[in-house]
Amino acid sequence: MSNDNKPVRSAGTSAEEILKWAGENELETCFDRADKMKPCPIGEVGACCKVCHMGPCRLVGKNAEEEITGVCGASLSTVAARNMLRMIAAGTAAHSDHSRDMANTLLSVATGATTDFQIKDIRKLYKVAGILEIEFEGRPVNDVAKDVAETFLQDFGRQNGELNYCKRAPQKTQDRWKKYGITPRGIDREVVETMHRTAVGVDHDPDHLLTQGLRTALADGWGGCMISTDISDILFGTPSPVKAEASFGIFKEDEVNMVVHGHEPTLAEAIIDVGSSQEMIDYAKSKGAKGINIGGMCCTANEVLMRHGIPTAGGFTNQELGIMTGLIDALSVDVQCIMPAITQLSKKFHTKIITTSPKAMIQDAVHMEQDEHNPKKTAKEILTLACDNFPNRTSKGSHITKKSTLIGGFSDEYIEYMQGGKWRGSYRPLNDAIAAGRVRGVVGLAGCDNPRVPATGIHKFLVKELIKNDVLIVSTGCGSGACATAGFLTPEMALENAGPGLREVCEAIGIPPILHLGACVDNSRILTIATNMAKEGGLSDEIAGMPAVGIAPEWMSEKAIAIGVYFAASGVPVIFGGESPVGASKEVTRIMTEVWMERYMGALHFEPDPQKILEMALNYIDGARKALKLRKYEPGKFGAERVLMDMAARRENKAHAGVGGLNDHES
Ligand code: NFS
Repeated sequence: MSNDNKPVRSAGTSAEEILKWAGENELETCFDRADKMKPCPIGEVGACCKVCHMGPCRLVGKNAEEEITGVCGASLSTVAARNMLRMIAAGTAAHSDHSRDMANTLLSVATGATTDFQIKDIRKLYKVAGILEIEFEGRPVNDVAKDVAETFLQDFGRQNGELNYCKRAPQKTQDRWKKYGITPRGIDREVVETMHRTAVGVDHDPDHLLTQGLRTALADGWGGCMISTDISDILFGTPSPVKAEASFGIFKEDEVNMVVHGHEPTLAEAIIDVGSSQEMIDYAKSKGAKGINIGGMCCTANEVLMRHGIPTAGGFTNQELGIMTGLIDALSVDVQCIMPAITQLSKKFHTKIITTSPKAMIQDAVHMEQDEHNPKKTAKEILTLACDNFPNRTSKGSHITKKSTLIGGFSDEYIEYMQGGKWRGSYRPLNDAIAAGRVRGVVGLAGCDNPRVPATGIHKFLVKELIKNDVLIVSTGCGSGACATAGFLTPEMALENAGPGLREVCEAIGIPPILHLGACVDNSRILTIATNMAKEGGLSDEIAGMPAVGIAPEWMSEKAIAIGVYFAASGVPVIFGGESPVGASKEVTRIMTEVWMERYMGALHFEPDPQKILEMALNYIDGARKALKLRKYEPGKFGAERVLMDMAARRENKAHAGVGGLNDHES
């Protein structure tokens, strides 16, 4: 149990308070379980093989790599590479199965099988149709949407050829993929082939295995993730900056607190819609509440925060703590990153846990399966249950009131728009700011928060140091959650903490130095941003070689591994925190760093020391600047560059163009 004698395991101040309360009340959390459950030292470093039942084989001991094999003769490098591949396959499957559901929802909306949603962003639909070479001019919107959905659905089961979105990448990036044979075919095909090749007695060459890992991961990034992002934008709107709140103080004492948790935006959108209806609010009032307050957790939170400014209670390690506030009347979950521990914990409070996906049930949860054609019907049932449960609230709970404000909602489309408006939008100002040394480089900060480290603490350390060093941050997933709950996603953060160059850029455009791009599937937005920067010119003409690095300092999910590998395959050096899950094999480590760097100019490193992560990231950025012959970065000294549009100019421009700007969603 957490108590005063033990170091507190979360770096969030509100989280710490709740953990203290939990300790006093003898309640267990993932932090306590992480203390009790030490990782298996063999599995932790990838030296355990359990792909057949002659084992599990443990490839340990001095010179294990050279001398020890499994019963079949598999070497440590084979075993470690296979372990890596299965993580990539699982992560890819998770993102992409979510993405498939999004494509099916788009198809249902287009054919009229679902009338609960409409195509919200026709502009984005047309943009996507254009990329897919689907005729859209003069055609009914739903016909275009149907073609788009069906074209995307083909990408899952495609047997030959390549994924549609490969062609979105810069030509040179595509050429590299072709040269080394990692252009992905169908998403499902890559996942299945990876599972096949890692079965006992199939593919044993670590480099050959890892090459398939790269191809599978690319199917995730440029397939599963990117398709999901684009369809969510088409159906629910492309995000633009929006104000919201974060942390445990988002829950209200006098309203029904309905929390959406998991990863899919679909049912959450319906809950938001139905929850704001007068009928539902009146029902809440009939139960003694003043209204309905909807909040989110993990990536479902990110989806609805980006589009509606729905407040977030934060990321992965906050889910149990949220229940411990005693204020959540209903917590509906869909898929991924849902701790099964929450159902047992909820029994000690009045909170109802509701599972909603046909793919995911948890013992002791209430199962209210989402009606795929009538999501609003399910939403109404869930909200009714939440309202009915409001009178059961007791005074038990930590009742934290602290919260912070944030600005989120930075889509790649908005980032382009903010650099010149609807008609003159481009990536030129950002590229110029990087070339001039005002912005030293860009870091994509992503991935989970983790109870094995001071949760959210490494994210916070890194973003503070990076922005001090004039590095612009784009963030997603629980990395964004960590920054949001810490109050870091505000323009003021730049004034107080950013280096002089980055501060100027942020002040000129009126943006925070950390841009919240959305959920983990929205890491695809970073691929699009990098592509736009390459196409704009002045830096690298492919994604590889950009002064850009990916960091997932507290990762724990297989999905994070898939993301890290698709960035490496796309040409970005990536640094993960913690011990390497394949660290037992020097050969696999060498391939993922040196060999991948040589071929793709991307790499996947694992580094437990946060200070070293920082140094590696800055070294990569400075090395890329040097190779591109950009001005040497010196704090406070810049070369000439064009002037970024300031807020006044953009407002003016917006007034002419009629495009959503910073204030459109502010409440
Ligand atoms: Ni990403 Fe989002 Fe969070 Fe990790 Fe889980 S919620 S998909 S996997 S824990 S960042």
